Amino acid sequence: MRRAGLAEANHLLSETSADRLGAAAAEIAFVGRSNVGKSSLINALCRKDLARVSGTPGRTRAINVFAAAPGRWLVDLPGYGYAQGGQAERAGWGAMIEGYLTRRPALRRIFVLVDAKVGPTRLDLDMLAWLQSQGLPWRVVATKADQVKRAASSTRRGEAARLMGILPENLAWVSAAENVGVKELRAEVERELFSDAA
Ligand SMILES: Nc1nc2c(ncn2[C@@H]2O[C@H](COP(=O)(O)OP(=O)(O)OP(=O)(O)O)[C@@H](O)[C@H]2O)c(=O)[nH]1
Ligand SMILES: [Mg+2]
Repeated sequence: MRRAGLAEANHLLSETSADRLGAAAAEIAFVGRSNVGKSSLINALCRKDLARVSGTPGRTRAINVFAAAPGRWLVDLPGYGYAQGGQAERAGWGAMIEGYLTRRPALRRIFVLVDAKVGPTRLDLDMLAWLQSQGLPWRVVATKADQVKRAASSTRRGEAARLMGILPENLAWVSAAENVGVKELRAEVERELFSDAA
């Protein structure tokens, strides 16, 4: 039998409330600042244009679910920290993200994306502290690594990891644009998503 993988992923649904999502067997979520590259990373992992990418922050406004197999989900969440839009709408996004993250029993891992060049912002650190306080399983991924000069990358990676209280080797260092670190991350996501699949 052919091994299940992310290449089979397809858009399943878009929802603005976690309550209406229905059950999954296993799911992996992607969170991070608006424009950090969540949708681009999902596309790189699945090797196709599934999630909508844009130079305009705040592009992903709903919980977008992609199914790699029945009940095996990749979840693209709206970005946080986007300054535009009304206050009510912004509060709504926060509630949407938090509502989702706290109501999914099959959530195996939350990938928290931070910009490799910018490093973790206050909001990223708040998100990590909150995930920690909720006992949710997270892992940090530095995106757009192509924007960091090769000579500076180990210093940047070390500094970003230090700010988040993790080891540099535990900070995934990826570029969706130049396909750096994507293969390793794909293997990791597939392991988490399909570890108990028949
Ligand atoms: N240089 C570079 N640019 C990238 C990379 N990944 C994404 N981008 C760019 O960053 C911008 C935002 O990418 P998205 O994938 O839409 O980001 P997002 O986090 O989904 O954004 P929201 O949906 O608005 O929260 C786009 O212009 C992408 O082309 C990367 O690896 N390298
Ligand atoms: Mg997006």
